[in-house]
Amino acid sequence: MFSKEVRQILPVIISPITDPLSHDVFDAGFLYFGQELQLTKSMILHKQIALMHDGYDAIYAVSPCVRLEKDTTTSRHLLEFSQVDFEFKDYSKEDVMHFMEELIVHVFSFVKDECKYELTELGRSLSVPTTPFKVFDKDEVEEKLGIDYEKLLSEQEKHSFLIISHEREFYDKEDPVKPGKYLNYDLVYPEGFGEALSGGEREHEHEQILKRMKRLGMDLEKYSSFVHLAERGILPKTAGAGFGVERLVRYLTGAKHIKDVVLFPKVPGEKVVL
Ligand code: ASN
Repeated sequence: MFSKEVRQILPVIISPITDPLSHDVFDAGFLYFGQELQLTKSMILHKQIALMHDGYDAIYAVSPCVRLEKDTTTSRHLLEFSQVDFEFKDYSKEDVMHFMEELIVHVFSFVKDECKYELTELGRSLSVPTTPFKVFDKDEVEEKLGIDYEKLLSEQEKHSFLIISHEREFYDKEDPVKPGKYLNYDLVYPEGFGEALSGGEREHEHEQILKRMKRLGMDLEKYSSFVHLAERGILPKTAGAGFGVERLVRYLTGAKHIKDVVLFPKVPGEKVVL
């Protein structure tokens, strides 16, 4: 991040607005002097807002996130986790995909060179992928492999790869040339480790944001502070993504369950001890 001049910002932990997510979780909100506040699910909206400021063209935060997951059958979710969440002004989907590929190659090579002893102790052999990564279109792989396409591809592929064009939250930009397709991407680890990261180009135009929110049946009032920035035309055009830190460590170490790579794991459905 430093060599690419991506500026670190401090994370936001509480706010009236956070990522609405595309899957249902238990509410992690609370009242403070009568105001409804939320614990951060992801810093997505704040990343885009941060880039409104002069001198902030590329930013990242190591951002704690809380998601009270309902699915208790997964080995790659924690109720509390961190993302290395980054966002760039005026970047395209392709620019971010390229940045992420370089980041993965850099981190994997570094760990392979610097942590030989630890990798041997763990019985982990790590191979560094070559770029560009394979790219799969979501609709095409879903048609071929069914709804479990991500899991199947992750088990099948030898190196990290990308799946593009999911329909997700309102903030991932709809392709203006192909409506109903989205300018976003998931990066997926091989060997069955599954999703590493998600991100995309962002909606920044007021009309389009309203259209997307209405289509998803969202409470516009709840997001009014964000929508108001778009209405004033000052929300920048950005793109970015966020790596799950624990998922990255899990992949690097080859741990079976994500709880094995954190000091104080909070596992969906299990009693929180510490
Ligand atoms: N960090 C992701 C992004 O930048 C959002 C998420 O975690 N849901 O798109």
